[in-house]
Amino acid sequence: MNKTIVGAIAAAILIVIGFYFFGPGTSKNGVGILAERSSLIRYQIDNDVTDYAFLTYNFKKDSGSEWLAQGFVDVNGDGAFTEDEWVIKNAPARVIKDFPNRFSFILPEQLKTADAPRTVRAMLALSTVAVESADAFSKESGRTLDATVETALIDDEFGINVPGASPDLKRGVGVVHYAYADGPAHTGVNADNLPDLAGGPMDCFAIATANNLINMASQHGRSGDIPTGDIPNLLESIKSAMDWNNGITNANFLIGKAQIIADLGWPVETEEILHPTIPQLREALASGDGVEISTTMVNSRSGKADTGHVFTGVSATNQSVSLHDPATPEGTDTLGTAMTSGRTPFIAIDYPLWDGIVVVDAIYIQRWREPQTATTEKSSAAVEEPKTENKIGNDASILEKVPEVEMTFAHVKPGEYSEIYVAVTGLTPGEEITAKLFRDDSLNGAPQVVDADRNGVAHFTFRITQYGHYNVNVTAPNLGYVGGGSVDVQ
Ligand SMILES: [Ca+2]
Repeated sequence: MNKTIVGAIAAAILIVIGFYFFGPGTSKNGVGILAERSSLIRYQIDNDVTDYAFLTYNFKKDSGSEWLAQGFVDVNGDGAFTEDEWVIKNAPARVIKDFPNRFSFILPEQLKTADAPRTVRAMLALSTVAVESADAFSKESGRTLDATVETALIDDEFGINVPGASPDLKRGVGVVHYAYADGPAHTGVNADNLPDLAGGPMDCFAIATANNLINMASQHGRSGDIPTGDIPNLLESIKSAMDWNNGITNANFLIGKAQIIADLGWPVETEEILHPTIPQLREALASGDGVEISTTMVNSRSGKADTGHVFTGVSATNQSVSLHDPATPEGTDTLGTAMTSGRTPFIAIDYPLWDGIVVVDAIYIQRWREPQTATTEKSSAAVEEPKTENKIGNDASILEKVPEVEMTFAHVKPGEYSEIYVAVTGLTPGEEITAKLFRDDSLNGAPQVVDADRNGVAHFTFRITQYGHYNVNVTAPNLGYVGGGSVDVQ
């Protein structure tokens, strides 16, 4: 065999190897972006670990591409990753070098104990498309590593041991700062200059406000209006305006914020949406200049008094909300979301730093009303008509107010139960609405009665434990039969 042929074969092998490592397959699964370290962070209140933990992703370089994080944890330690060990599924990642992403997930019982292992085998991956099954995922060749298991104690961060706690009194440490632009014709929260302020315990509302004020000043050429050189003084003046007393109530937040905005002379309107839906939260983050997310923390297993916490939102999908939280180390936290059941559905957040239920009680959307460019005017006009969960298209006239029934569903706990969501739009605010859900093969329905919210929308959530074709009939005392709908749950 002469040297030319040997050289040609060697070159061909090198090309094949090169393609294998650097070709489209590699860039598609993003394994080259992931750093070889991860941690599983648990939170402990008194003696017990909470229900949710974070899995941390670290990145070796920046990437502007849209990546979805996938993560397996070998819970039973058998060296294999099974479908039920797939804890992070298709979660949007923000890939920045040395800036971790944390994703919350339900902590399996095996990893909640005091004698849980110090490290756990995990497989992390980034994909550019949603992955539908664990089998498909395993072919994506994720990065397998030992994640350190860490336990953080939650003591006074939320003032949970300070007397006087109530769901309306927001105490948590300050939060978030940052959201990102969506291309040049940006509307919505822009995090390019959103700061990440720290503060004392129970300062969350003041910090969230300061973050958003500074960011809005920057976006609208008013940086001189905010004394960023003296942040402690700024926080104190905000706390004073909001009547801080071991926390800030939602009512005092609104009053104080209005006063601060008036003093600044800014053309900013603040809209409050009580118990928003997930689409309303998404819309707020996509169209507002700043969004504070107010939460209520209830049902503490360790018996802590109900309390509240405020985040500054970054972005949201139908399954999660992303934010920055000074209660956690630097990085973006992505928390799972779902709608609760019952007469008044809330967005529930999978927040690891509480041993109970965390729901969104309100969001506050800041909008800068001064029309500066065509883009600004367009975005302002667009948000005049808040999109409701199930409004289809932009031309639906609010004036016509024709009731419409929309249905959707989510597998909230696969294998346990799913939820069907019904939204009736085009109603008169406060109108009493009854929805009755029944399966095709069942004569008996489950009725629920709610009042239409101030946007004229009635929301219903039905929990189901069987697949099938479900119908809903909607009636109102004044209208009689309002409408109906159906959905296939499978
Ligand atoms: Ca396993």
